Amino acid sequence: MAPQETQQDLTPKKLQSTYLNNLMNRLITRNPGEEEFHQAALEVLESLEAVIDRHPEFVNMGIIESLVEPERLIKFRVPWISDCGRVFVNRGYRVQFNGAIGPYKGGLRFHPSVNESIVKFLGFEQIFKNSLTGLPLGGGKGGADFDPKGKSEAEIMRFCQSFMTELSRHIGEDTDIPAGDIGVGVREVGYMFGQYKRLNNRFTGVITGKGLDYGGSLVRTQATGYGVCYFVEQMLAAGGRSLAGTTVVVSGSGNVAIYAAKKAQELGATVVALSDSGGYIYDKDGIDLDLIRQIKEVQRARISDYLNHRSSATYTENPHGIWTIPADIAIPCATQNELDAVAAAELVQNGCICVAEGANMPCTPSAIKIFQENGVLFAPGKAANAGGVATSGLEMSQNSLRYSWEYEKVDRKLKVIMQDIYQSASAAAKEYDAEGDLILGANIAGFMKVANAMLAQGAV
Ligand code: NDP
Ligand code: 2IT
Repeated sequence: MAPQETQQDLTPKKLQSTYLNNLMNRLITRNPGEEEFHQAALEVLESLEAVIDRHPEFVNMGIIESLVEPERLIKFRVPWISDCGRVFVNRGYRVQFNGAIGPYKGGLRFHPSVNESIVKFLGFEQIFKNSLTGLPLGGGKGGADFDPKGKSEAEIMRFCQSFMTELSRHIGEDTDIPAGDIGVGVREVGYMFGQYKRLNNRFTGVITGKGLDYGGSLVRTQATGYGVCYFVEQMLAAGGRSLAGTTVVVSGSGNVAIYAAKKAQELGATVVALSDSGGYIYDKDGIDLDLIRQIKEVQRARISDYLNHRSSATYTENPHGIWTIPADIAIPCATQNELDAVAAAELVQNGCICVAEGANMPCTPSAIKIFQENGVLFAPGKAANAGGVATSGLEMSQNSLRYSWEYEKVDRKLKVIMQDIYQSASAAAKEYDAEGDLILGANIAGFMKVANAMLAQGAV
């Protein structure tokens, strides 16, 4: 993380428009100390400078002020009983940020770092990401400051049940549909779904990322990581290139990282490094992903265990060092602000041509600036990692139909959605005289649909 660097980047006078500058200052005053939320909001407001010149109606109708203020933020106590009989108390959250184009939709994160700033930055990003998918999904996010590491299966189950006991009052298949994120996978989704069903006596598609036996969609597990690679293929194809024959570094070794690495390998790349919060592994011959899945998904162990099976690999403590490994393509898939300016400079120096954010906001503003100044193709998370929520949207459709589509059909739809996101972000960038700037393009394309829906529905 680079908190100092991030703080410097947040100088509000960066914004040229007095209106947006005042709005950003007010946002900082009204949400003190919420650095991640400030960072996410500033990036979008920067992209909207050109939009408000062409669309004064958005200013007159207070659309942007409404957009940065969550419709609702729910904060609640989550008591749970450990195996030794002691009661622990965590804090749970759900931010229902914007419901202009559909029911609130977004994941739940269980990690000790979760706080209001984290759920608000994630919920804010989700508004634009969900809009970009072309599906009728509003933006939301939630989670708890619970640390699943080292907890028994029974403790995880009791925590999920307690969390859902409160959350269940606020969600529903037409209101707000959570899913997974860091620390929440199919196991946790299953326990939460079971508790919701028990409390409401209704079998509905209230949460996505479910197991395949009880309403989950094929491809949802793989969707975020696969989607990132489908997006990267689009970016590279525009310059006549592809993933085939490239060297790729992927950070993280969770759901997004594993399936981004898998698809990159399938498309002919060599993935040489992965990490977890303890450190990173380097395997010049290419990472054995079946082994990684066994270690991280089945055993829930540390990535350093890889060395017990692959003596040719190396392990280095401190995950941030992963960006010193030479790579054509970097795909950060762990967490926010994991790739800073120093790492970006190193990647550029080593010849990196493309960076795609699998995680939400993994690159600091200074890192992004370095990529842009050096002509590195850059895909922001709200575009590149939208395949996960898009496939959640497809899971909702299947649940409503009480039907399941075959793997190829869902995968085909995912691919088309990722191509469409690339096209609409590229087209918006071009329309606003910033060809190739996918940050600006994704922010504007995502914003326009939500802003027009808000205008049409009046000041609500
Ligand atoms: P997982 O919990 O499956 O995996 C997270 C991975 O990131 C783990 O390897 C974890 O290491 C590492 N990590 C987490 N926190 C930190 C940290 N503070 N420092 C270093 N490493 C860390 O989560 P996901 O793969 O689902 O999510 C990863 C990212 O992708 C997040 O930013 C999430 O918001 C985003 N995302 C997820 C989607 C999804 O469908 N799941 C969709 C779109 C975006 P360790 O095992 O040591 O904790
Ligand atoms: O950040 C994200 O888009 C997710 N964690 C997935 C959300 C979802 O509803 O599938």
